Amino acid sequence: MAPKRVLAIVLAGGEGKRLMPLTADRAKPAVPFAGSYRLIDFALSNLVNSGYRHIVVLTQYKSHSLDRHISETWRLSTLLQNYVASVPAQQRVGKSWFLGSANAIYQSLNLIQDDQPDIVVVVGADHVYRMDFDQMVQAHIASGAKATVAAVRQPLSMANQFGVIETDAVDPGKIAAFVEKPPTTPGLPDAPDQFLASMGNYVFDSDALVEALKRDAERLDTKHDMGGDIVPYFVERGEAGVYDFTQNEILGSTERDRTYWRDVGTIDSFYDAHMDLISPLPVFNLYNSKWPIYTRQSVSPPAKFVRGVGGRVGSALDSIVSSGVVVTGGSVEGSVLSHDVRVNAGARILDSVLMDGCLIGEGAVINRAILDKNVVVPAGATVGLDAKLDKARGFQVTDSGITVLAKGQHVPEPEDD
Ligand code: ADQ
Repeated sequence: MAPKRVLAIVLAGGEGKRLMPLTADRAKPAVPFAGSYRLIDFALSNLVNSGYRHIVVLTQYKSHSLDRHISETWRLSTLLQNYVASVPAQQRVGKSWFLGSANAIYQSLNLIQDDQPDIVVVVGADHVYRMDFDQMVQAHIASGAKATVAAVRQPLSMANQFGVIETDAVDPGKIAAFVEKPPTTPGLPDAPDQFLASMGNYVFDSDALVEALKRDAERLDTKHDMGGDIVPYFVERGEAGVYDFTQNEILGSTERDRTYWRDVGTIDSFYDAHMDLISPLPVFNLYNSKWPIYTRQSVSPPAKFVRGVGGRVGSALDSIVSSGVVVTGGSVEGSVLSHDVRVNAGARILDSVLMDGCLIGEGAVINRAILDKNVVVPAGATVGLDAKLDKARGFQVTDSGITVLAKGQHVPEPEDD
């Protein structure tokens, strides 16, 4: 059988309200992750590692840093007609902004018509995982379904955040029912505390997708959403299949991280996913070079650890430290430091995530906190030690006690508190 022509579409226009303040002036897929990456690098690396070279990224909300990242990092070879193209929502049909994800694809139907693929792979841009989409495409073709939804088990308490899949009792490869973000759902027969969640990744027969999008666009009673409207359309017609993510095989993966998948849509899940990276035996292994996660190479010099004032040792343990970091007599533990962070003498960084250019003054303490780019913490100040004090200073603190500082947010001198 001749190989199928595949076009991949990355949905990267989501607003990411629940990740505020990290999404205050950047799209969710552009949020920095794991020291050197942006969230979208996971979806794009997975697609490129799956062998796909025709990739369009649909952007919309605050897409400046996302567009820049894609054009600087992800340009493939025009000579070989390989591309990763970022397509802004400005090329739109009609006058509406912020319609659902199906409308985003509908607005760009010309891209499908130009590329003439047999198969369209549609993926979200805000998850951390490794996935070989070609395995899913092969399963889709073999099943004869017109639409296939990737699925992973999740705890029952999270049903209201995901599309919930009910498989067919007779043919478990088929979807019998699909409900987008129901308030509650029954558990699985073999795991009453879990349900089968859509990962927001889909494979379609190209013609069937185009037809479904055109029909959806004509309707006034839908939200024009992939999960809420397009998937149910195929389910109702008995044409939707399910791809079980536990089948995903990745070269060089451990059994532990082969099926790792995290939706990092909230501050707590974003923080937890960072903590998954740093234990000696990481839950998710960034160092699997057989399925690399690509990103823009930094021009910063290597990280450096030196003694500081009074001969104090500069150290990092159970941590990821990016290039350009200088730890001068401070200690870093259980943390992820992005490029060009400075940690001065006697400062302590514990269980925290610090983005590019943060400056931690002498003797300052950062505990269970996320600091967006360029936050300056004055000498002797603390962040994340006292939730009440943090809130009084205008810092965001999650229910589980993670303090989050926005890009460049001012941290007062200790005596000003
Ligand atoms: P959500 O992520 O909540 O659920 P949605 O907000 O539509 O759904 O976002 C899906 C993807 O599309 C995201 O990557 C987002 O950035 C992007 N997106 C949203 N609107 C867009 C637009 N107008 N233009 C371009 N991109 C846009 C979805 C599914 C659920 C599934 C979860 C898994 O709807 O069924 O369980 O993903 O996380």
